[in-house]
Amino acid sequence: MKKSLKHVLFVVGMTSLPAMAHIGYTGRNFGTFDDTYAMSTRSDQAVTGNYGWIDGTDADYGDAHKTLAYRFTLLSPTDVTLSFQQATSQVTDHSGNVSTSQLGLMPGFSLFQGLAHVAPMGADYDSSDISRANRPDYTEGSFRALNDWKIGNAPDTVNDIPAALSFFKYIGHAYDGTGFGSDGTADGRVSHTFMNLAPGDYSVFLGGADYLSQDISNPNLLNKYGVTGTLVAGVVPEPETYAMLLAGLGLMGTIVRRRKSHGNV
Ligand SMILES: [Ca+2]
Ligand SMILES: [Ca+2]
Repeated sequence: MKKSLKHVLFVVGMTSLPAMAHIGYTGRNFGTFDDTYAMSTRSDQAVTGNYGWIDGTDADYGDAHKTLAYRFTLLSPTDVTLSFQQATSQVTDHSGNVSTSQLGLMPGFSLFQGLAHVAPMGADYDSSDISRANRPDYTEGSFRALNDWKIGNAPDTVNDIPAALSFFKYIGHAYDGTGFGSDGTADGRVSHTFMNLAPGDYSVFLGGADYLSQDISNPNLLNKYGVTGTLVAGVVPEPETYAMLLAGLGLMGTIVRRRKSHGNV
């Protein structure tokens, strides 16, 4: 802890108090899918601050603790649509205190191939020795929103397991707002479809996309913002398909009626 505190004190630029959470997926596993149409929603989740995603787009990386990690697994090549939107949610802190998060998240997310360490392995975190040894000194954390990145855990001295890195391979991203590259509408929601993803494990890192909200003078700096995430897997039947189907049925009905009326005559 001494090292990480020292690190925090030496960080320059826009930054805030360190969060103590490690990367985990509890309550945020969308599930396992193939290309069969399926939908999965994860609610009652909240992220601290409204800048965690976009802070990982800049040159000094970002703090993974200011993001939420989601996961899913694909068994075959699959089209996946990910959607996130602001919500209020019930938040339970480490002491078991329950509170209600606030609205106002501008969601941004990136999709990566790969998975963080999960139990019984130790969880990954920004200030671990192996994490810090594998990124430049000037960085705020290990998270990168637009690139491949890596983060690791602490050595398990009890079971004599050395620290190890988790690797995330960048697939794509989307974010709410009106800035360059955003979805163009600051309405607290964002969605993106990823076509033909290969089988395997995936991680989604979600956070706020309001870059200026990380200013230390922001009174809402440490607020928790609620978010609901939805994954749709597989080929979604398109409205045009239904329309053609209905039109076809209508046409057949007309033909049948005509034949019947001809028969009656
Ligand atoms: Ca940054
Ligand atoms: Ca939007």
